[in-house]
Amino acid sequence: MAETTTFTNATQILEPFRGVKRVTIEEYFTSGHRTCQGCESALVMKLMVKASGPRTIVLGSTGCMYVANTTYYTTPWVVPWMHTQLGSSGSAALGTAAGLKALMKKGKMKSESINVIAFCGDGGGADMGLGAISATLTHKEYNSLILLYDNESYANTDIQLSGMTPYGANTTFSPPGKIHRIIHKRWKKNMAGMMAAGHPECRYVATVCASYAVEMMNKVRRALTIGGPTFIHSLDPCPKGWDYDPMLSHELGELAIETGIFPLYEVEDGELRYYGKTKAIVEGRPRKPVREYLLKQGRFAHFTEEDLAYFQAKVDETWDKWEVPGVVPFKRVDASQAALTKP
Ligand SMILES: Cc1ncc(C[n+]2csc(CCOP(=O)(O)OP(=O)(O)O)c2C)c(N)n1
Ligand code: SF4
Ligand SMILES: [Mg+2]
Repeated sequence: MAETTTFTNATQILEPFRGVKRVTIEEYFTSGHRTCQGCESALVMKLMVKASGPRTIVLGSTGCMYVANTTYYTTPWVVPWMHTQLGSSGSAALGTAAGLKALMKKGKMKSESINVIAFCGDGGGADMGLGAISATLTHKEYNSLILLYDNESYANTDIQLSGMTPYGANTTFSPPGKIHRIIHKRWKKNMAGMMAAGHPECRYVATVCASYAVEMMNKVRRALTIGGPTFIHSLDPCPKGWDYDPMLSHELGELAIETGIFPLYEVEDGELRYYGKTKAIVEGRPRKPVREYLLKQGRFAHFTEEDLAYFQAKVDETWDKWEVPGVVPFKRVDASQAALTKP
């Protein structure tokens, strides 16, 4: 069939919700899922697709948000959705966006702007699927959003540690013992910073937390409006994996930001904007001690004062020593030392 001339590759213009009262009431992720009580990742799915609206295709890699959301013959998804293999959210996003574009260009389907969102967990996205996500973020000719929902473990298979699990956390792969108290000694990857710093064709990278729901939805809307490949990292408290009372999910999300452990920001066309309490911290508000966040979770119950001090010092470093606080982990070398390193 001949190419139509109507194809534009335009995105939907999704204006920000100006306050909670302006948020649309329609739901596209409804009843029918079986996630744990207090599961923030389920809330992220609901907010994500509420923000994107009905003309959206959702692709999801294996994990809690696949398994618990698509039990045989039930699903909460109102929009079209497809499962994709654990490490392939990037490939699924790119392939779907490219497929839609090809079909529209050939006139085989109506030319319209359809949002393509692929979500992945931290295991599927930050570990296994990192290469495919990175590749997708280099293809500016295809519009897609990759949303990483980070519950800081391979939760669906019973809480194994991932590259996004915080230092020292008790997981099924890192149970504290009598001789070795801290088994997991690696510091968490900096996904959003890595994506923003390393992908010049990606115009929009943001961090979000569902404790700040309107802000989160507006970042999803901004990413989809800007178009090309975009990336959002969401920190999602997980009552089962983090071992806390489900009623604390919202509070833990807030504490992650107030302690400076998880900064809220966006990078649009290379310009960095901090948000909410992170912005206040950057402007001088004291951060809460990390112990207020860590000691509310059973996965850190074995921490001693020494462990808490180490964790605090590492977080302090991101604010006091990083070139772009909380975002980019380079440190300036003073001029005399820099000269010594020259050939
Ligand atoms: C290639 C592959 N390896 C292992 C699995 C088993 N598996 C299914 S879900 C899952 C955990 C995924 O963790 P994450 O991406 O963080 O999502 P979460 O379960 O935490 O929501 C694993 C290991 C799989 N489905 N495919
Ligand atoms: S294990 Fe965690 S992420 Fe998975 S459904 Fe339960 S609360 Fe949600
Ligand atoms: Mg996970």
